[in-house]
Amino acid sequence: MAKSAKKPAAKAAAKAAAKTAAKVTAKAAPKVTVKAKAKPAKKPAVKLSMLRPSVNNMTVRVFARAAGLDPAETDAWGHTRSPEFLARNPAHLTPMIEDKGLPRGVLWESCAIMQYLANKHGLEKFYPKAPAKRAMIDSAMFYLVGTLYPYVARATYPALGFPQYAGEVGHSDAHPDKKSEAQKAAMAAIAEPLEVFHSFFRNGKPFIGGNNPSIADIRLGATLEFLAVVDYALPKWAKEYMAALEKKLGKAYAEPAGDVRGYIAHVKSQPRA
Ligand SMILES: N[C@@H](CCC(=O)N[C@@H](CS)C(=O)NCC(=O)O)C(=O)O
Repeated sequence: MAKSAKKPAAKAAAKAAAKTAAKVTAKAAPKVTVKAKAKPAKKPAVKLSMLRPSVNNMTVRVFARAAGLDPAETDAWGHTRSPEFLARNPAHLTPMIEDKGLPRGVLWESCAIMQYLANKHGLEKFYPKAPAKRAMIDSAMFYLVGTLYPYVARATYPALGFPQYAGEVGHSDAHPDKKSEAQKAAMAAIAEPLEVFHSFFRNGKPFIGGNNPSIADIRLGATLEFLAVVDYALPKWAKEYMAALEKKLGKAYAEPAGDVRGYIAHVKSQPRA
């Protein structure tokens, strides 16, 4: 009697244990998945040669931080034309990354660097894979580098104390009035391409990339930072856009932007020549 009474009790206990084990397993399984998602494998540091006051450099510095790429930065100020730098990068341009996977070991041009890193690490959030969406990001970046940036450079480089390109009035020994005329003409020319970013590329969305900033947005936001040196009156949308970009990217944007803004503040605090 005692034996037979024990059997069903043992069965019940085993059943209960199995139930508990099932519950525990069921509870534990999603926990493991959540943990794996929360801690993705750390991406290797990106070796980046950069100049702090430059918005071309700010672009990659912001992107690397926003993408969690943990850039290992080297300040190249005063070194871009050294024999050692020129041997690696005959264009003497920063930003420049070093990566063993690259055929020549280095890569310059801010947009190409962001495209490469986004491709390499599958960062579709910043650079969509779908051909049509990607084409819009590429178009916005090429339009910026080919059309908007030359105007921004001609309008701001004299005030920033940066050298201008050979063949331009600002680079020549023309009369200061002529240089000033050229600078003002460039400043006036900014409005048209700037509006194209708003009306065409953003097209009612918060960012060129949609609801989230893309690499084209990082390139545009950084570029517009320089305009503060000439007190350019940005349209309301552009001020709101830059604020939204900084809010979305947080410290990743604010830290490199601080270097550019600091340089501009320094330049503006100097007595005019
Ligand atoms: N289009 C290039 C422009 C790069 C560029 O002009 N870099 C300048 C700083 S803003 C530079 O490194 N100059 C140093 C030199 O020419 O020696 C980009 O977007 O990366």
